[in-house]
Amino acid sequence: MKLKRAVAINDISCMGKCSLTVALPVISAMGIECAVLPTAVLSAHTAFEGFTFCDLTHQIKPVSEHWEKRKEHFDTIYSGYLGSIEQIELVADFIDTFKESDTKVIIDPVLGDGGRLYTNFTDEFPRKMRKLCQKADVITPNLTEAAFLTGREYVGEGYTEEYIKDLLADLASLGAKRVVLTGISYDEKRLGVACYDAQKKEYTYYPGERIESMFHGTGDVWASTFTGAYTKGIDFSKAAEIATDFTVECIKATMDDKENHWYGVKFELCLPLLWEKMK
Ligand code: PXL
Repeated sequence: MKLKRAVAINDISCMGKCSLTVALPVISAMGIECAVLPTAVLSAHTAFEGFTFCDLTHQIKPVSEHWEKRKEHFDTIYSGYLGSIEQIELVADFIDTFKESDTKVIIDPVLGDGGRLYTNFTDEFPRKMRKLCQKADVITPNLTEAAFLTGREYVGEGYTEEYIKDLLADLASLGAKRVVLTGISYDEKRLGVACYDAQKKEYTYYPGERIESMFHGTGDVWASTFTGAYTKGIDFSKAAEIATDFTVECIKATMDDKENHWYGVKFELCLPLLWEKMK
């Protein structure tokens, strides 16, 4: 049997489960090969005070040239946290080189949360990231990233469904074929995802269960699970549902450790669920 293969372009945060330390196990547990193109190595993600940062921008080209010579094929190109402005351009080149007619491109435009950019990112980052979104089949921003990408003011709560539909249309106008806005809530019991298929002009909302706790890395759990499901050929909005339900399970499994929220969620306990679901 031929395995599907995704490549995850993301950082290695050595501590505090997120980015590649989430993408690798989650995508693998879904029965998909996960090649990696590391963008940076950090001692821990940027919410840990005093983190070290080793930029791997200079490695992107040599690694991709080697793969190009070998004519490697990817069913999905999935990009997440990029370590420098130049990397945004390099990822665009990578897509131009490796995107074939059957390759899906998923861009998680990792920029920030809670209305603010992550440490290390300047205002130039969102401007460049906008251009990368043009190349995507699917982009998966949260509300903060949506604000920075569209130039709209950040509205974290109290919005209407009409507002979210407008925001999705603005995001789609960046050029991606489909958009999923994560962390969307229209009532206090539900926290879900709003999906927009720009080709079909179709809006759907999937209301996940809201758990009153915030853990680091859940955006990466969501995007990695979505990537796995979408790579398997599962329909866009169904893949978004699977990713939402799995992320909720991971949060539930971590509720006994709320005070250590920056260490991420205990997705390890939930991987068997994912394997079962994908069988
Ligand atoms: O989860 C997003 C993310 C990925 N990579 C690094 C981060 C963050 C969020 O803080 O710092 C290095």
